[in-house]
Amino acid sequence: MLQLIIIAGISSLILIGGITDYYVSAQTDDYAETDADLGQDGFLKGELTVFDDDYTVELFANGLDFPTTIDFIGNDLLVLEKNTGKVIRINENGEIDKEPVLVVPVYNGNESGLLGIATQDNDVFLYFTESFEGSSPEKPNKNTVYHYSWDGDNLTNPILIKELSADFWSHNGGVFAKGQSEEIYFVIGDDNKRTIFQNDPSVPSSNETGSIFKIHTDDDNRVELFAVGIRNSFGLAVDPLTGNLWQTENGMQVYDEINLVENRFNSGWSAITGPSDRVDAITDPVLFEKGIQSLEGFVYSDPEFSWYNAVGSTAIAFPDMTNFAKYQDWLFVGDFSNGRIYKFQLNSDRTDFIFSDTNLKDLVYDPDDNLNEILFAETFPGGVTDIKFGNDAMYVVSPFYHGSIYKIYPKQLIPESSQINIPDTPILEIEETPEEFPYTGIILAIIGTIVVGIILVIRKKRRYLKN
Ligand SMILES: [Ca+2]
Ligand SMILES: [Ca+2]
Ligand SMILES: [Ca+2]
Repeated sequence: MLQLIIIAGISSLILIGGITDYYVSAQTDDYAETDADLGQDGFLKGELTVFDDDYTVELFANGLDFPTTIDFIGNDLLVLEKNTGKVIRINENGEIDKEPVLVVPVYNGNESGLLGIATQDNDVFLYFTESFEGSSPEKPNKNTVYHYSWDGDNLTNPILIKELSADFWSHNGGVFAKGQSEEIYFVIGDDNKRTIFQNDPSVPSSNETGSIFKIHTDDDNRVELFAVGIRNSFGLAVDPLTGNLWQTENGMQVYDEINLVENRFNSGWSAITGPSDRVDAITDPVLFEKGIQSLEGFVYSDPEFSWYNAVGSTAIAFPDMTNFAKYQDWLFVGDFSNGRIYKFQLNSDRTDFIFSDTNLKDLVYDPDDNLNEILFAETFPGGVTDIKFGNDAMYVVSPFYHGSIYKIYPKQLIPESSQINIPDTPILEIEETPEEFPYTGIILAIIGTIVVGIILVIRKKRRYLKN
């Protein structure tokens, strides 16, 4: 225990500089700079805008040290700090606990550190680059997944459920997604390896990097290899209606991807990133010629969407079905380089995207294509690393701008007197608006009735799908 405390102490001392390293790396590696416009302070320039007049955005909390990802525990949030190894609780009003609920010893260079969290009632899963010799570039470090128990105030009783290599400063992946029932997924990047897991059949390996795993929490946290051939990823999400897993993937300079990840999916790296009908997507012609089938049973599939110029794609998220019911057939994706949130409309099977703009129908956002159809929000000045829906709002983590978390929610549910709290008021009761706005009240009542109608239909549908 004493050893852990000392390591944690050293971690926090060596924190200075970690952010800069990550940022420099971010601009040159996965988080390639595209049309981003940086101000003199290094933050993204531009007005923070949500391109939907029904919604508004506000700062929920800030002052965090490089927050990476969040999840909910009851109505509170647990947020991870990449470099300090701290797990911090924030209540629903945005008030940050003074003491962390847990500190883990992390190696925090570049894309390493405390990276991913998934809560499932009082079970909490964490993914981090664990430092066994203090937080220095010296080895050994490992990427680890632990299961913790939440006792109401702290994360206790850590049980190691997966250990993976951490020999490179970047490409650690590290995010989770929760499934429809008990399953939880997590991802690791390639850790700069080139083995059979990166589609080179001439290099056998048992080091399962560049992969997605499925934790069977109803079967003693058994971990199953689910997908391979992934360069790096900061985004996983499960469709609440179909149970399908979706993923974002980071290309080098070109072709960031969104993938539908079926069981035994092979994303094609290091032979290809991007769609196979584009010649410049092929990154290793020799491997590509051999065919992408090095791990038996894992099947290659093209991305469902790509950005030609890499944008540093990060979080992917499905909306909640109440306050974001109008987006029930859409999913959202964040990017680091431009601080954007994109929206993508699903087809009726929810296995592909639908586009109206002819330039997007080739499933690639090319440099001269128009972005309007898929742009939901910009410019989160510190980039976007996580998007989570909960407490009737969309929460957005923007790590570099004073360590901020933003909240996006519908305008009409917020009373004038409060800009922080979302009321629990059912939508129907909004017709009792203050007397000075009689017409607004009537209009809202009509909208409310329609929205509630939609919600009831969706809930019925969901219940039906669950059964
Ligand atoms: Ca791919
Ligand atoms: Ca595909
Ligand atoms: Ca195009």
